[in-house]
Amino acid sequence: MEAYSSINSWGSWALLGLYLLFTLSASSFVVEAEDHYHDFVIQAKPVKRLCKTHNIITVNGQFPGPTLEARNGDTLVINVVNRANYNITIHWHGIRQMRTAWADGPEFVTQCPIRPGGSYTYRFTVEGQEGTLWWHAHSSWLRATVYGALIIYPKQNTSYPFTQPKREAPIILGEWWDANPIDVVNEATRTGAAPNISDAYTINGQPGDLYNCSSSETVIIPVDSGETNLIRVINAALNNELFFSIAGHPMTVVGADAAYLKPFTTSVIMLGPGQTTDVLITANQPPGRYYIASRAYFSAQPAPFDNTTTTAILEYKSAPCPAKKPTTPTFPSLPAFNDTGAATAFTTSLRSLSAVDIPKNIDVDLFFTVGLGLFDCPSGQTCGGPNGKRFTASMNNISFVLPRNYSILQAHHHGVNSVFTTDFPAAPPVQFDYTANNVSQALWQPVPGTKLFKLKYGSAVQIVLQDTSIVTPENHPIHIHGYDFYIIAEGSGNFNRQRDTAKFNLVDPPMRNTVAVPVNGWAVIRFIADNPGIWLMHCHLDVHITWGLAMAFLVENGVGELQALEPPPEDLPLC
Ligand SMILES: *[C@@H]1O[C@H](CO)[C@@H](O)[C@H](O)[C@H]1NC(C)=O
Ligand SMILES: *[C@@H]1O[C@H](CO)[C@@H](O)[C@H](O)[C@H]1NC(C)=O
Ligand SMILES: *[C@@H]1O[C@H](CO)[C@@H](O)[C@H](O)[C@H]1NC(C)=O
Ligand SMILES: *[C@@H]1O[C@H](CO)[C@@H](O)[C@H](O)[C@H]1NC(C)=O
Ligand SMILES: *[C@@H]1O[C@H](CO)[C@@H](O)[C@H](O)[C@H]1NC(C)=O
Ligand SMILES: *[C@@H]1O[C@H](CO)[C@@H](O)[C@H](O)[C@H]1NC(C)=O
Ligand SMILES: *[C@@H]1O[C@H](CO)[C@@H](O)[C@H](O)[C@H]1NC(C)=O
Ligand SMILES: *[C@@H]1O[C@H](CO)[C@@H](O)[C@H](O)[C@H]1NC(C)=O
Ligand SMILES: *[C@@H]1O[C@H](CO)[C@@H](O)[C@H](O)[C@H]1NC(C)=O
Ligand SMILES: [Cu+2]
Repeated sequence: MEAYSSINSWGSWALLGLYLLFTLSASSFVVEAEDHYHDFVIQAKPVKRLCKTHNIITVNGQFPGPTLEARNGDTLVINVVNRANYNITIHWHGIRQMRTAWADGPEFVTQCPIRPGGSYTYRFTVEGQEGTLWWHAHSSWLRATVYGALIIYPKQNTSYPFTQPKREAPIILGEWWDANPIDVVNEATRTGAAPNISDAYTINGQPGDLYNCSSSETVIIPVDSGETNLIRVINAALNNELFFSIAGHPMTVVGADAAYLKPFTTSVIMLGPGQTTDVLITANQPPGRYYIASRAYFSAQPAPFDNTTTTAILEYKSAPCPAKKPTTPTFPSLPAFNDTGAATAFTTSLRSLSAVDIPKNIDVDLFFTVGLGLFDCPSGQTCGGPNGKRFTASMNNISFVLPRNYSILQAHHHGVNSVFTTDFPAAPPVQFDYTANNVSQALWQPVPGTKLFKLKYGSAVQIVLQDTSIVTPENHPIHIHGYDFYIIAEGSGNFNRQRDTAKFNLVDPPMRNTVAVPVNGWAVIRFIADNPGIWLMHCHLDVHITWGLAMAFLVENGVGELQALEPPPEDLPLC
């Protein structure tokens, strides 16, 4: 328990937290079998970034928020108290939440929001997951500043399936607006235009040397010559996939989304929002300072995007004292913003550590298109999207609408049938050349709806996720709540069942909770529906979920005692 409360009380996380974390060498952390209890107080706090002081929403006044640490098998109890002026919920991204959908967090999906002045206690157990996850607000765009790392160590008396690192550090990539992010999304929702692009990316809350007024606060990651250290990279940005690299230090990828991978070495990784990647680096370079840098992989050309670069510094402890004699760190080479080849080369290199037990016989075979669209402007209004219309987005031509007066899970549990329907289509209602550059505009307007797809407990599910080029093709990071899935293949163009089935990896595909569906391409995923509840599946670019790029699964209870959703907690918020 002590180890956690000291981590919780770290004040200036960005400056000191990493130093402290490094002093907790990977072998010295103390974890007890009992529940880990945390208070999360949601509160506004002034912070200075990009030369201005902003009042941001935080957890316990920290930005990024507290790092949660547990072992595989531990139970976490987090009491969230809302002292801010916004509705909020917290999502534990990637946690399977077996039978505990009530603790998953997406607002109006598994719970009503925690209103200002309210509170709610999330309780869940980590089951069979090891590595790096994270937590974030799942309400409007509050996750722009309300997020933190969730680190899961191996079970007691077991160790990593790779060299024990000397030190560990989380690196949380974020996205920063020189404005209130809630104003940014509300403005876009009002006008129908794309929201303003961000002004900076951040590493552990700091933009770094390449932005105005930021260099004195650039995050320093200390290393010592000869050490091999574990870096846990998390993409917590709202709307951008990111390339990430460290000058002079190739990265050995050992895990992603809290699952171990066959190690491989690369100079650059790509993460969609929601994804994590664990890498080992060895400090075998001349003592000095090396830039850690990240910038966008942006596939929706020619739309505007935040083309800035965030940096931190990998600093050898034996390097000349930076205060006395600053040396300019060397800079890594990052792929161009539109280098889809570099993104694909990385994502297709991932393999599970060993052969996996992947569902071979499929019970439910789904084909979902994912992409943008345009709604006609309501009469009497002017709209700011392309052709004077409003941006929208959809899966299988359904643009997902969140209920406002109930959460879907509560409605399901109480048998209220006016909140959603279960007729989400298993295949696109219209077949067309999904990736052509001239898709007829007659196909561009989806239908709004709160439609779910029902799955029987235990069914083996395959989903082909197919990008469309409607409005613009784009790489969409698709996240499923309550599940990990195997990514058995991906490719470009339209998925072709005859040709592409041969590419399926049914031996050692990577297991993830978020798949970056290639721009103008497709990805195929498989999972067993072994977790009853309501589970949101959505694009993790928040601009797209705001536009409706989502659907939800209703996974029925099984017959066994341990195959049913637990009863709702007594303090579950009501709408
Ligand atoms: C871990 O190992 C120690 C020493 O061998 C033993 O006392 C303890 O019971 C083990 N704990 C677990 C959870 O297996
Ligand atoms: C969005 O950008 C425009 C143009 O720079 C600016 O006028 C507007 O205030 C911005 N909106 C928000 C919410 O910051
Ligand atoms: C830094 O400030 C200058 C002067 O205000 C401005 O022209 C420049 O664009 C800013 N640079 C960045 C990276 O924001
Ligand atoms: C993005 O910035 C890089 C420099 O970091 C520049 O070379 C490139 O032209 C910019 N691209 C766009 C589309 O603005
Ligand atoms: C990437 O963008 C640059 C312009 O910034 C362009 O010259 C180049 O052709 C683009 N590359 C690809 C692969 O689209
Ligand atoms: C909730 O709102 C929807 C849409 O406005 C409405 O159709 C439904 O009847 C309402 N349900 C309840 C339980 O109030
Ligand atoms: C798109 O272009 C192709 C090739 O030029 C053509 O065959 C097809 O009819 C076009 N489709 C539409 C909807 O215009
Ligand atoms: C979506 O549905 C609308 C309404 O039926 C229709 O006009 C449009 O063509 C459909 N688009 C696609 C891609 O199915
Ligand atoms: C806050 O949540 C309540 C439901 O609990 C909802 O009625 C209200 O619209 C929400 N407020 C905002 C600003 O979303
Ligand atoms: Cu998307």
